[in-house]
Amino acid sequence: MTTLSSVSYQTNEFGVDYIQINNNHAKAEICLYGGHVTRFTPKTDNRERLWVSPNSLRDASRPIRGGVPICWPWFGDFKRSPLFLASEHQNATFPAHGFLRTQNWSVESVTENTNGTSLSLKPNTTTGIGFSHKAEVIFVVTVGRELTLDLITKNTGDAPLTYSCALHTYFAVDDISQTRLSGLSGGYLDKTRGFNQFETPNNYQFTSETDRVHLCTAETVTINHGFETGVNSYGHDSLVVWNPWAENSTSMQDMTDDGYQSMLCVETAITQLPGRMLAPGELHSLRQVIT
Ligand code: TA6
Repeated sequence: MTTLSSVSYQTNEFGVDYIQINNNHAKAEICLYGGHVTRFTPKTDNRERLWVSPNSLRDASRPIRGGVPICWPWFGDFKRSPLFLASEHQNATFPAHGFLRTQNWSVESVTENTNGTSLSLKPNTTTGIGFSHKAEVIFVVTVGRELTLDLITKNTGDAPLTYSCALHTYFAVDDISQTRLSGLSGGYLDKTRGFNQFETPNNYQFTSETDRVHLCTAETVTINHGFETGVNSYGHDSLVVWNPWAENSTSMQDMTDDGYQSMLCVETAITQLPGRMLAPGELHSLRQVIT
């Protein structure tokens, strides 16, 4: 495994492997279970951009609650995904958000230059119940003044494939009740109201459970919480905004009762039917850049 001065490898008490990156620009951490980025702290302000629940399990028994879960080859509920209708297993039980976030990943390459450190990660397999296509997935994490995440899917088969996906990023906020989003517009589908469509509010605040798929391909969304966290998206067809609020936070074992107050998910995603189609040999990157 390539070693560079800015990269070190550790194993936690449960035998789960982590990568620590510490270069001139930032510190970051990636858990190889799930290819899961768990920390990004730029050295310009030493403010952690990502949120991870203190109750998150770290034993690879379920996805880490926080950081950047990788949702692939579907986002959300399989039965609402582009894959469901073509599936031969329509009565089977499918994991939410696909099966890459519960796999062990490996490091394909590590490179470093004055702009930062780039790591290419690959999952153990890209086949699983609900998805039998031949595909290659590479997740490229670039740690610099910004955190750049590229989820690249390549169709390595001889037939078209269709998928959905998301970079399901949990952002740290000082206080959700004092947090505002800017940059979103147009309609959104509200999971808390039967996936009916509503209009994005101008003054986007949070006062209750929020679970929205914005049919918006805005490149820049800003999380204003006394500080401005930038979320830049590319190759997406939607942006998902989620905060579980108090009742769900209390009921979720890997959340603390007040956990919802210090986090907000803004997810760069492909969620809309008919899904993203790739012709044989074609590849597509879903990119999120965090500033
Ligand atoms: O992205 C929002 C969402 O789909 C919510 O509906 C909620 O289920 C959240 O993802 C977390 O999902 P998880 O499977 O990680 O608990």
